[in-house]
Amino acid sequence: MSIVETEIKKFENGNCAENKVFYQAMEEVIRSIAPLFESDDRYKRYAVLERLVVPDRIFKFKVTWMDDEQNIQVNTGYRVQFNNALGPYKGGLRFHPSVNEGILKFLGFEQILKNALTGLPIGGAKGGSDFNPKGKSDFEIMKFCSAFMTELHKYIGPRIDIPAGDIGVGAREIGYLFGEYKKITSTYEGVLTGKPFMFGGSLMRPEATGYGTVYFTETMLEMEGKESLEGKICTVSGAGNVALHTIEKLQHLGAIPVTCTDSKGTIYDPRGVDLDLLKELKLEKRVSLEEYINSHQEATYIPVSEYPEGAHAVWSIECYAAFPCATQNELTEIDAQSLIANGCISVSEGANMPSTPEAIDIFLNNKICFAPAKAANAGGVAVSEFEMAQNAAMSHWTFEEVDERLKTTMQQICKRVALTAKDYGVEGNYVDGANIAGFKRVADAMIAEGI
Ligand code: NDP
Ligand code: 2IT
Repeated sequence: MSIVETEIKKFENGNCAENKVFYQAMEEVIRSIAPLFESDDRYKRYAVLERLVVPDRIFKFKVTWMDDEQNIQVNTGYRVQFNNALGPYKGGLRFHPSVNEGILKFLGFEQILKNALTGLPIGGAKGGSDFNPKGKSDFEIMKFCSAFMTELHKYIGPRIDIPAGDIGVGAREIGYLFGEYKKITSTYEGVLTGKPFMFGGSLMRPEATGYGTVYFTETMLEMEGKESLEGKICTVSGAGNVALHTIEKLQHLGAIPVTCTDSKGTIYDPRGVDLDLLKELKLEKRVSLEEYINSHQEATYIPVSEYPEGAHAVWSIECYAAFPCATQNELTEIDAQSLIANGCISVSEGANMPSTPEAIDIFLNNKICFAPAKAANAGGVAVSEFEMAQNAAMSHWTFEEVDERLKTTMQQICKRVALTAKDYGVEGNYVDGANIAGFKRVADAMIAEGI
């Protein structure tokens, strides 16, 4: 049995449906890092992998709150503190009905390696709740956030664990969470990132993940000798924080993003997405994308129900570069094949693990420039760390300063990943490069800190 098979077998015991995505994330990493284990026996001697795949601790708690009709509602809250070898636990909070321990373990595990790749002193964590923010009033969101923080505050702190946003959690929710933390502890400190600018948020944090993904892609295309994004048709999925700012940066660079999606359907606007309208629909009105075509008759709306199982309309559209920015496993084997058939040469993951393992294999076998999530979307958490630094110094950096640092960070990550892949004999494979570079940094810290 190969070293990879032996390691994977160890973790398969106890596998259950809830852990499926966690095992998916873990298997990919174990496969990538096999050469490291073969070349350096310290990793085995110190049982680094066995220690890394088990979270340091998981908090699971009840969140009780009252809706606008005065009904009492009960949800489950979580915080998975995965690994703090490199710095305090750091990672977002997701509010979505699908949230469970397995999803948060997958996200927390990815976060450890992503944060390591930034080169910044941050460990990995993730949290959230099965609370569904959709259709809730502003007061209900506020009440839920307060109830959630009533429990969460016990486990976090600016040098312990610093949550931020993710799906369903943006500046509004972080504001309410921060307000409650301050009330409970009577302390004003940088315990959350992604705060509104007026009370300690960093400029550019809302833009950071999307902009960062595009900066990474620019660098990757240049390093791989491909044409730049200028003038090129791009497809983007999602219509949330990451998608909107990916579209925005693509437009800054003269590219033409022609799609966006939400959980109900896809918009295809061949003349280029109307970003102002999209922001109005999604950030202000918080309504379905279907409304886009009321203002743009030349655009097409394709409801999810009209598309065959296992495929997604957004990936059937001709493009030069694709940017999956919605959620995990939203780009399948069938989607990968149709992207390639339609001339796509580059795929960059703005979302966390949006491509299935089969889709990734197809991209790598066809020499598509493939930027994996933990490298390509690390700009969000990098600017979160910049926010922590600004809070600690009670200062503010300008938009230009943060943007410049973000750009440099993404270029450095891209180069580190590409060079690592080359060093380990898998040139051009950014998946292995990212996993090896991220793992090595955390593993070496764990060994240096003792057991
Ligand atoms: P938002 O909540 O702002 O937006 C999420 C978008 O994805 C919405 O358009 C939503 O549609 C869609 N979506 C969510 N779940 C599903 C689903 N199950 N099926 C289809 N569509 C879905 O979240 P973000 O933009 O912040 O996050 C998007 C992705 O990026 C996630 O994978 C997140 O983990 C990742 N990410 C986020 C970072 C950040 O800084 N925010 C940093 C790094 C990664 P609808 O509104 O209809 O639900
Ligand atoms: O997946 C991610 O990197 C995030 N949701 C952002 C985490 C953070 O702490 O800013």
